[in-house]
Parts: sequence; C-alpha cells; structure tokens
Amino acid sequence: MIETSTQSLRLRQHTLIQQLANAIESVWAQYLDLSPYHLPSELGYVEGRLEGEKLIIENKCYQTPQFRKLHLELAQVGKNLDILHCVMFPHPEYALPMFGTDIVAGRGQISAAIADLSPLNAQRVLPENYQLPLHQLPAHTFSQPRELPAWADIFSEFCFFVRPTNPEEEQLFLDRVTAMLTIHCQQAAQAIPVSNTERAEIVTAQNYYSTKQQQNDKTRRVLEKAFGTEWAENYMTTVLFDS
Ligand code: BLA
Repeated sequence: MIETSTQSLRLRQHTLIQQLANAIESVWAQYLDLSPYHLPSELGYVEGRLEGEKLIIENKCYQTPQFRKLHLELAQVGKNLDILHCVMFPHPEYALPMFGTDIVAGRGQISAAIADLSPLNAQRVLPENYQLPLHQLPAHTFSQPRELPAWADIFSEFCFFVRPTNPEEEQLFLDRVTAMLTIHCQQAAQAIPVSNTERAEIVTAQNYYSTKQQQNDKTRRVLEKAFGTEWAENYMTTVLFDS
C-alpha cells in the first residue's frame, strides 16, 4: 500500500511529520472508501534543484464518494527543511468543510504547525454536526501560538497555528489534528447530497479557499527556488490548491 520511495522519505523526516502522515493514512483507511486519484504522472514524485538545495516532493492522492481529492504531500528541502501538507477537497455535492494541515520543520525544530476544518459557505460557519464535537475536544494551550497572515480569512474559529516547543506540545498537536480528522471522516461518511443552489455556493467557497491559499508567499518561494516561477504557479494552482 505504501510505496517504497514515500516510506523512505518519511523515515528521514521529523518524527511529528512521520506520525501525522501515518495517522492521516490510518484514519482515511478506517472511515473512507478510498480509490486512486491520478495526478499527472510527472507530479507524483518530483525533484528540483535550481539555486541551492535539492527539493524532493512525494505525493499521495486518493478520491472517495465524498471527496474529489485527498492529498497528502511530504517534501524535503536539502537536509534541513521537512514539510507535511494535507488537504481534503470535498465534492461540491456535499456541505462539508475543507480539512487542511501543514507542518514545517527546520533543523529538528518545528516552526509552523497548523490545522483547520474550514467552512465552505458564504456565512463561513461550520455545520452544527461539526461544531458540537469540536467544542467537546479538550482545551489546549500551546506556549507559542502564532499569528495568522492577512490572507488567512478562510479559517474557522477552530483553527490552531502554533510552534510546538517540546515533545508534549508535539503530541498535543498530533492528538488534536487526529481528533479533528476523525470527526471529519465520521461526518463525511454520513453526508447526504445538497441542492443545486447550495452546490453552486460550495463551488464558489472552494474556489475562494484555493485562491487565498495560493497567496501564501512562503510556500511559493520554496517552490520557485527549486523549480522556477512558472512551475511553482502551475503546481500551486493545479496540485496544491486547484479549483
Ligand atoms: C507557512 N509553508 C509555510 C512556511 C513554509 C511553507 C516554508 C513558513 C514556515 C514558517 O513561517 O515558520 C512551505 N508548505 C510549504 C511548502 C508546501 C507546503 C513548500 O505545504 C508544499 C509543498 N499551508 C498549507 C495548508 C495550510 C497552510 C493546507 O499548505 C493550512 C491549512 C498554512 N503554512 C500555512 C500558514 C503558514 C504556512 C498559515 C504561515 C504563513 C505566514 O506566516 O505568512
């Protein structure tokens, strides 16, 4: 099930990235009916090196009856920067939020760890069946919360963006993201299709989400440095955050 190349990159990454990647795959397998999703073949495994260090990207993609694309990406820049990126794009026939998480670790230290279930409607509120279980998650405190950038108006009140500073905080992050993902997959498995009007609203909200994420210059810069401007633009708009 797990290709050798992915496994080997994973084993060279920060332990929190390995643990979250494993947790995501196991929750997906437990609750969802996964089928393959075919990325353009040249984008499954990519290596780039323009100026400076080598960037390796490994992608895993699936689809399910409720999700048009489940994307888990592991990336490594040189020896020192490890990245996990995961987004679940629902089919617009279902009123489901967008699950997204990102971990950036440099030289053994995590600088950014974020996760959210982002609403896909004009009011930007999560459905009731999400609000209840999310409010019941244990309260969390991280010693170094981080401030969201200006483009990040897509995230919900449940978004958390932190710099975990010790193994306890890393475990807290892992447990909380796994709990959010489990709630999401459980709700998604029971979802029923919406009306055409609502579907149109969901398409608009999903496009808005992707447009905002494409404004993350920190992600763009890493990709541009290794692959060039045009490649980065194409990758950000077709693989990372397509509409
Ligand atoms: C931040 N993302 C970052 C940073 C880097 C990347 C280098 C800066 C780390 C820091 O500020 O400490 C790089 N992230 C990548 C790359 C990929 C990636 C190269 O995923 C893919 C190849 N980003 C997401 C998702 C979310 C997200 C799904 O991909 C949220 C759900 C958020 N990443 C996010 C945010 C920041 C970030 C909010 C901080 C941006 C800022 O402070 O300006």
